[in-house]
Amino acid sequence: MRVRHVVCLVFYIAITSACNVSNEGSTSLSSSSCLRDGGPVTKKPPLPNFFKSFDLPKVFDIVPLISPLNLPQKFFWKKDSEFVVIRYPRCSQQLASHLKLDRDVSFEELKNYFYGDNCLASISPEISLHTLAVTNDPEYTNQTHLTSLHATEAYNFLYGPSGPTSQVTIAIIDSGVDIDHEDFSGNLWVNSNETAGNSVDDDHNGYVDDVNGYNFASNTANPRPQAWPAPNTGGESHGTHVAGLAAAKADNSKGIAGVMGKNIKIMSLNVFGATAGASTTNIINAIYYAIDNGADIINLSLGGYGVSESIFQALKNAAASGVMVFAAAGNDGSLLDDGHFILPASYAQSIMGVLSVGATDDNDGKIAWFSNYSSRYVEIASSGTHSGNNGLKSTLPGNSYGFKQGTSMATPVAAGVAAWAISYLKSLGVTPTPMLVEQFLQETSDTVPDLYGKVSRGQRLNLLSLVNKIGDCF
Ligand SMILES: [Ca+2]
Ligand SMILES: [Ca+2]
Ligand SMILES: [Ca+2]
Ligand SMILES: [Ca+2]
Repeated sequence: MRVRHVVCLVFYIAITSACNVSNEGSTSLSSSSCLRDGGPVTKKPPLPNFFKSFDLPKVFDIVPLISPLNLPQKFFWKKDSEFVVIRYPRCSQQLASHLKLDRDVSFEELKNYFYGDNCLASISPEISLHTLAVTNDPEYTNQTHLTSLHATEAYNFLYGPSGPTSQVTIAIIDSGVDIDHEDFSGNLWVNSNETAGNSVDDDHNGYVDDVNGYNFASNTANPRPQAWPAPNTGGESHGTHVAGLAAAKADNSKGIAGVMGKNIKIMSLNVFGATAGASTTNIINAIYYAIDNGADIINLSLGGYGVSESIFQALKNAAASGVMVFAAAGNDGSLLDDGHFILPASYAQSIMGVLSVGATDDNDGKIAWFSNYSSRYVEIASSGTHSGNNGLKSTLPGNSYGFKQGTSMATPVAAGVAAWAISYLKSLGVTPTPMLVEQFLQETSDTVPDLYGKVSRGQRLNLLSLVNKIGDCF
């Protein structure tokens, strides 16, 4: 705890006088001003009530294409058009399914099909999403993002034997995680109600033999990466790199330390399988799997341009169920707005507890050259590269390590920071709702003038400020 007291002083001078420092260690919160607009925060509120009745309004999310007025006003969806269909839980254990037309279908016919079936909650166009890392070149060994987060200044508290001990589970919805990697040993989520390899869905959650996660693309219990074909060969290492940034084992004399390197469990949900594109159907099913199977955080280092009411509903249901979501803002170096809308990140600004993440460069702390930006649609920034290293160092399949860069990397760094908040709040007896944690992340971020206009309020995450503020508030 010694380190924390030292840095607490720095924090106190630098950030705000809103927190009552003398309150530390007491059982009551004397001030509701610890969060700017969070309202009163009470200690030990009731535990969240987990249930499977999600809020699923019936939504026909298909917009007819606008055609020139001189053409007949009849709209057809061509044979082989693809949709994602959400069924109510009372009708189907697997909420999202894929619909591919076997013939041309008119707009009216599709609409009648939808409204004629009481089991259908929504239907949206199927969109293929991609990982959001850019090329890398492994050669260095330092983890510059931990310095940028000021995590190294509180090493003993964060990674040593002291500090919070409450467990956090992070779902990595990605290209699969090499669960045999040496630096994940002890940090893997285990579905204790499922028996491996007996071809039985022992826990009746709708998935057979899902012991460490699931492969939604190939419909198997093996959550490891599957080889991608050319020209994307090797791209399947993405999920392993993402998982390591958030949750590689710290303090084990091996490899690297995840931002949340202890008291964390990785749930690997592979939505890519053996291809470089992930369908919204698979992503939606993975989101609901994470909610139903005890994840605290979902990491979505993937994206594609477009809109999807079904994705929006899944994100809202995650936050409402107590699961925080982080989504990458994208790597086109462009301004996100209503017309340049990236799935799923652009929905985050309208949902408390779901955050969109832009990338900064550890070299200068400014927005990374590739990161999408927006003062509205990018809610927070964290390290996504060090331009001198061409990336951040993390785990790669086969007990190896290397560099990747992208908003894909910034996202698990941010998710790792949130994991700290969740663990620490739990250990203090406070329910870490996604809304509360988003407020804490925003309130304790550094305001960086260079990020004005790029990220909401110019905010870049600061893990040290976060843990100090939580310590001060409760
Ligand atoms: Ca199962
Ligand atoms: Ca089984
Ligand atoms: Ca390690
Ligand atoms: Ca948000």
